[in-house]
Amino acid sequence: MSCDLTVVLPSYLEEENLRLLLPRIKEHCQKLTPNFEVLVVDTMTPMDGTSEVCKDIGVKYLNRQGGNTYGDAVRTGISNSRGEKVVFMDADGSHPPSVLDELYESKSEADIVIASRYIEGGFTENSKILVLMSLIVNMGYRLVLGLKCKDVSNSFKLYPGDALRSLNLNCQNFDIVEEILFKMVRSNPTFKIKEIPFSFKKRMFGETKRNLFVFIFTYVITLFKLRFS
Ligand SMILES: Nc1nc2c(ncn2[C@@H]2O[C@H](COP(=O)(O)OP(=O)(O)O)[C@@H](O)[C@H]2O)c(=O)[nH]1
Ligand SMILES: [Mg+2]
Repeated sequence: MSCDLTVVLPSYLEEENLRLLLPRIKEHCQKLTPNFEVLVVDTMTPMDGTSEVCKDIGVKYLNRQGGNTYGDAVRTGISNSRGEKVVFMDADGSHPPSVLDELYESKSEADIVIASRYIEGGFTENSKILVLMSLIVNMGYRLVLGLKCKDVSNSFKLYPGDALRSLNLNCQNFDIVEEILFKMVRSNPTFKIKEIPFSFKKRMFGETKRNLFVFIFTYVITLFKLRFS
């Protein structure tokens, strides 16, 4: 049995954020279609009260399979999704649930819809150094892989479910976001990409878990791996 929309939230110690976020995500989804599912993909074994929060709010709770990385969370989300369209969102409040409306409503105009920080009207609350690094990553991926969009690295995107589930994905870190986009466009050269502007917010509770050194290193390696794959 399939559904119209799956929203996947890879989560790592995000109990407090999810308690605020999930009811709002559900509200927006309900408005868009009665036939949706929300999947929270937690760590392999629970590390906080995320499963209780999911139970209280009535969304699906999953533990990642195959390993404990962000990449494993994304793969677990994809293989458990049933949506004709699949949206990925961060679980820390950086991606406003209200943007779901325009992402989903743009599905008639494009195959892949990107919530973009870097087109006109978009904005990010990140620090200057992070924005600079992110712009360099995005430019590198655009130029080397020929991706025709401004915001490659933000995970907040809508994909066609079947095309997503047919991809073979190997990346372990946040570079899986670029891997998805690159492989999807390569397998479906006629796919149209649309970007809609949004404001990337600072996370609500907790600290970033992104390791900057690993982040830069894996992005460079992945860029070359994808280029020569
Ligand atoms: N670092 C990290 N984040 C994960 C993992 N699994 C899921 N996430 C989620 O990925 C999102 C982005 O991570 P975050 O630490 O906020 O990175 P930042 O937004 O770049 O500061 C958050 O919603 C995390 O909960 C993981 O294994 N490691
Ligand atoms: Mg974040």
